[in-house]
Amino acid sequence: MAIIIVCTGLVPERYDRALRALAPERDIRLWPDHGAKEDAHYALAWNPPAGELAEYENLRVIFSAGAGVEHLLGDPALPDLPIVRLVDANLTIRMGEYVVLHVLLHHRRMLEYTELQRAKTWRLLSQPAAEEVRVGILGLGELGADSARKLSQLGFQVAGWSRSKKEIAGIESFAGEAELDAFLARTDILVALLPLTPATTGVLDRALLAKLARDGALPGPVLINAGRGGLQVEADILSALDDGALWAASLDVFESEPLPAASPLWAHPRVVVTPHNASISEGPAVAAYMLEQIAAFEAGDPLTNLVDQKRSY
Ligand code: NDP
Ligand code: OXD
Repeated sequence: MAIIIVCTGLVPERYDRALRALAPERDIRLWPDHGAKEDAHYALAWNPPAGELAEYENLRVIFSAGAGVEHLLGDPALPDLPIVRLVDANLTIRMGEYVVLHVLLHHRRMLEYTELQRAKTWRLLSQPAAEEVRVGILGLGELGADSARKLSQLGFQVAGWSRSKKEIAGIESFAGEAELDAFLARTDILVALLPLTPATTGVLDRALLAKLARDGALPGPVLINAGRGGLQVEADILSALDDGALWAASLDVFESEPLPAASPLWAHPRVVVTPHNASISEGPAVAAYMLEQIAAFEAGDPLTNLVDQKRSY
């Protein structure tokens, strides 16, 4: 009944340490030195090598070490097993911090103030109140809904777009393709918190950016993407920034990660680049979540936060 940690691109030792500390009685193994593959009943995975999980013939449940699961679903040999994704207060709080930080950074025009500081220039820029600024969140799920509430508490006019309609106090809900244009037309700061699926790949393109509000209180539309790099078309973002269709952007995720040194995004004066660190759950939080789910599963209770493989999230 071993738990195997199969993570690439993350530091798997932190999950190993946390699982051992919280469940010393459990058999915990770290890929690639994990012994007999048939011992594996549970896998904690992040971007596992393609075909690896298919070799664990007694595997029962796959746990994603993150909220996103495209790193698992892209494996053509992925076994047909329940996939539990990470839904955890630690992750949600950290994403809320990132979104609030970057909305406020653009709202309070900090990129321009930073340039003015470098030029030793004392100048006041016009500053709308939060209630004059419309934030739109693409993806009103666990993370998007929490960020929406936090921004609403700060006074912003907040709306969200999702597949299904939501009822969240103070948040305007738009749903489905039919309501996307209306959502974009009332949005000054667009925050992307969508999962990467066949339906969302490349959604942040020139055509979408051109539909953002042009009559807002800020100098122009702003994009914040903390979802996935595959949502965005970077060439379109750059051209939109250069011709004024987009005023500024904060990007945490990229088409290719790490962001190549040659990318013009690194040096663009109105782009903030962060290294896919908007929200990373701590090892103990991930371990506690996983152990709780395993205990429920072994007691015959249902797993929660299961991925719907037809929707790809
Ligand atoms: P959820 O599954 O809870 O929410 C996803 C939201 O997107 C839902 O509201 C869903 O609609 C909506 N959605 C999905 N597909 C579509 C579509 N085709 N059209 C319209 N709406 C759609 O995910 P989380 O909030 O937990 O996480 C969101 C994403 O954030 C993750 O998938 C991951 O990629 C990213 N992430 C990034 C991190 C970082 O550090 N940068 C950290 C953690 C997560 P509905 O509610 O109707 O189903
Ligand atoms: C996640 C991430 O999906 O960290 O949780 O990107």
